Amino acid sequence: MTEFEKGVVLATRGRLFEVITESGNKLKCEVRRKVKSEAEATTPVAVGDDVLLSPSHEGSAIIEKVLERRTAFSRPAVGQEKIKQVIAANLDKLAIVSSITSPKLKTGLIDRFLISAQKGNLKPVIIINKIDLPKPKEFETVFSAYKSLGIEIFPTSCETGEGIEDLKIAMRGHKTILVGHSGVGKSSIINQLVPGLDLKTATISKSTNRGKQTTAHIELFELPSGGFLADSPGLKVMGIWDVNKAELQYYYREFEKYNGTCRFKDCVHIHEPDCAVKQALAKGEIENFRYENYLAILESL
Ligand SMILES: Nc1nc2c(ncn2[C@@H]2O[C@H](COP(=O)(O)OP(=O)(O)OP(=O)(O)O)[C@@H](O)[C@H]2O)c(=O)[nH]1
Ligand SMILES: [Mg+2]
Ligand SMILES: [Zn+2]
Repeated sequence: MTEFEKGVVLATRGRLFEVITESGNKLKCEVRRKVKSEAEATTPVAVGDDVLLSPSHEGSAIIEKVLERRTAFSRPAVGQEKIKQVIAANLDKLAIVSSITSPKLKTGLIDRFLISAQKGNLKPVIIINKIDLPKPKEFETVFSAYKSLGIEIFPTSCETGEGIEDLKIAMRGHKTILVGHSGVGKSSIINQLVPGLDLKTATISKSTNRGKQTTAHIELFELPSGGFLADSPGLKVMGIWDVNKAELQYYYREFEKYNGTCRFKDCVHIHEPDCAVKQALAKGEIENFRYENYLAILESL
């Protein structure tokens, strides 16, 4: 049997993958057809995958095998909801980026990413960017709600540099992917953390406040103090892979306390009588916005 060399996928470029080998060579790789046909996802090879390579010609190789994934950031493939798309593999943190405004702070999207982090075995962190801009009135509530759930949350500004040093420390030695809506500042944050990188960023279109999706593919960048960061294209919607209606409540950690105390054992906390979660909500023990997001996600499943 041939000796395969081990590597990690750093980037996807169409049909080609950039792989860094254990000896530090960067190679352009194609994928053996067999690997594609054996894959369960639309993505037989994802950024972050550990792979085995056989040499091809100078500077290139062929991906012969994808090793088992330890973590995966996935979602239902757009337009093919029955198929899982793995956006990145083997990373350890999912950094969920939102801006306080322009585009608007969207906790529904944050919650969806939190669920996918838990599902994929990644540690979530939340970055609230653009704190140099005027804060919306719900900011403090949202900030303290996530904090009290035990989630690390970083207020940052790429304009003033506030919070960037704390982020550097949090990401050191980790493999992290930044995700979030288009225009929230993911690429701008990475530019702050990886000197000399100069990723393309966009000015938000004034008419829609939406951003135009400047980042097109996924790539891992090496942090100067160790670890890797991946940028990702802004997602307007984030589908949830493989969570059913009955399970969703278990992704809302603050509901846990009331587990088994509703009148009905299979209560999903909508209209059921004597629902402990709804009682907690009425008493202010559960934040309204989290419950609203729960209902909206439940509806979408
Ligand atoms: N005021 C302010 N503007 C920022 C900040 N960070 C980024 N921006 C601006 O927001 C716009 C979008 O930033 P990007 O970094 O391109 O956003 P992105 O999340 O990478 O967007 P996509 O690649 O489309 O997903 C740019 O015009 C940035 O200059 C910030 O902290 N404060
Ligand atoms: Mg970007
Ligand atoms: Zn209930």
